[in-house]
Amino acid sequence: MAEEVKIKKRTIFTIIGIVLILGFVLFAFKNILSTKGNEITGDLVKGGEAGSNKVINEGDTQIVNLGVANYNYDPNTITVESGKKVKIIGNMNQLQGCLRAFRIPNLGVSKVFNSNDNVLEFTPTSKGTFGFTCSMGMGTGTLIVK
Ligand SMILES: [Cu+2]
Repeated sequence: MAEEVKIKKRTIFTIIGIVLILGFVLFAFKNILSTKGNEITGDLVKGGEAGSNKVINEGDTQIVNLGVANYNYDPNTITVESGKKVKIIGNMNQLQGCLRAFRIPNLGVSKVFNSNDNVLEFTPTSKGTFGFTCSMGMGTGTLIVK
């Protein structure tokens, strides 16, 4: 009888052990996957690795996930089509300080991203190459409108 209880206990502990290990492996795997790119949930970007920000076409909207890599805006060159809405979503995990004050002077576009409002929308109508910058000119990049 006592032997049987011992075996049952060991079985239960083994099962608990396996479940814990599986849970840990799944958790670790999920974290590895999530660092492969930035995940856009609603209008908030969950930051992945710097350098993984990109432009995503969703229907008629060109979504730009804007963050920071190498102390500058990432992506640093943004190519969009004219006449189609551009939605720039600031990655608040990566954009710090005055990089949050984003401007495209020659298009009259500006926005200070904050954690409650990190979305900037505009529709470029003229084709060309336009510089973008932070308010103090430390971060710079290029918007190409095709
Ligand atoms: Cu700046």
